[in-house]
Amino acid sequence: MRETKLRAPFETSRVLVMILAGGEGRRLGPLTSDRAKPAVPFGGRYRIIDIVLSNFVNSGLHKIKILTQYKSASLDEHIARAWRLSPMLDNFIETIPAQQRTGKSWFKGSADAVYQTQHVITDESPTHVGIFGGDHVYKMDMRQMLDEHLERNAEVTVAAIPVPRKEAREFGVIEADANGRIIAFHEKVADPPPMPGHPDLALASMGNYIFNTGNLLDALEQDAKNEQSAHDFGRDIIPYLVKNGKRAFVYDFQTNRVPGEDEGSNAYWRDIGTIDAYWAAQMDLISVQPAFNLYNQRWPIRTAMSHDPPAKFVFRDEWNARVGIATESLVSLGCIISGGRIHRSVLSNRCRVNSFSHVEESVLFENVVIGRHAKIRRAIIDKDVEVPSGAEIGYNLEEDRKRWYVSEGGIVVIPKRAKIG
Ligand code: ADQ
Ligand code: ADP
Repeated sequence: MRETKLRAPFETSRVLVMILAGGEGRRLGPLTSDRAKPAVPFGGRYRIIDIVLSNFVNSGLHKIKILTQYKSASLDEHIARAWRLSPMLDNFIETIPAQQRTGKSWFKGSADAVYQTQHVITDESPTHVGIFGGDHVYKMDMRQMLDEHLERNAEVTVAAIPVPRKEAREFGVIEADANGRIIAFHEKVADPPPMPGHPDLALASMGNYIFNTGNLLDALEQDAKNEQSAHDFGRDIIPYLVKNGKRAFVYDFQTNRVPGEDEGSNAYWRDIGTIDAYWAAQMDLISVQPAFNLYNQRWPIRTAMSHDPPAKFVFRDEWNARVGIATESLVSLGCIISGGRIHRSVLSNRCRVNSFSHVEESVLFENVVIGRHAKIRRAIIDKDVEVPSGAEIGYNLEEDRKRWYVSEGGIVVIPKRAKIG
């Protein structure tokens, strides 16, 4: 007979998750000029934060507060509409605006955001608090990180992934012993230490943490008194805990296994900081074997319900190329592809692509209209934009640069409701 080990079930209901969704996302240019980075559309139907929230909901963690600050109106609206949980159970997914309770400044660091809202922690009295970023693209079964935190009797656990050492100055870099205990933490330093045996790699913090509640509250209290502090988790809180000999451990993200995924895709994690990274992540979605697969039914990415009708493709007269067609693309609900051609592109709801037009390697947000004979290449077009007949975008970057934001990698960004032509 097979032996069954029964472990006392861990009460996931005693874990409170706080999602940091207040950063400016300045390097996303026009896309974040009036919305927070976690509210930026992604993958046609979703907002970036849907991916993070799906990880928690799929992991059975349903007590979530989202700390907002910068231009949060569209994020608040999306969370209230898409993520309202049944009041039957004591679960919640809600935003908390910055309170300005501890001073006049709005733009203090991430630790200050949690300090200001610590009444939520005391009210809920969780055993553990997860502090996670709201703008990363990855899949993770959060229970596995919690399990490891408990097994090691850790006081704080930091999720981490190896990155090329030359890119590591943008991250917090961890030095750990053979048991995974963190011995030093270097936040965004010029010359980060390599991983032992891998001179070209560094172990980067993903900015995702699990704390024992008492340790978190103590550290926040000490940090608030420290006038030298930037009140930031990476710069201040984690180094403080490590220096004070707390049991800080690293969680190796690459060991995480999401149901229904093969091993390769479990190493994918992106903090989408720039237009080029954002565009590349969408091009991954449309590739034949994407690193981030939206079609895994055992790990659904959830978002708001939509009443839009199915996408419609209108095939016109084959002889003069009025063919409504999309290849290697994601086309969302409510789109009408009426005699235009789409290739390697992502379309959000209610776009219309008219006859003789071409759209290639582009991302269209909601309600974008592409006029007849227009040609669009390597562009991101924000919502409610009408591209007039015959317009060209992405074919002459010198010209495009005169009017629009063009990224280092040559991606043209047309802002929301822009008038073209
Ligand atoms: P960064 O993301 O650069 O590095 P930070 O600017 O503190 O660090 O932002 C962390 C998260 O908190 C972001 O999601 C941001 O939007 C949010 N945030 C910042 N200030 C906030 C505020 N006042 N209110 C609400 N939310 C706020 C961090 C870590 C690094 C790690 C990288 C991984 O500090 O150690 O390597 O994440 O991407
Ligand atoms: P998104 O482009 O992210 O979908 P919307 O245009 O739908 O955002 O706006 C969603 C919410 O944000 C609305 O409540 C809207 O009033 C608010 N909003 C949008 N832009 C601004 C702005 N510049 N200033 C204040 N509120 C705004």
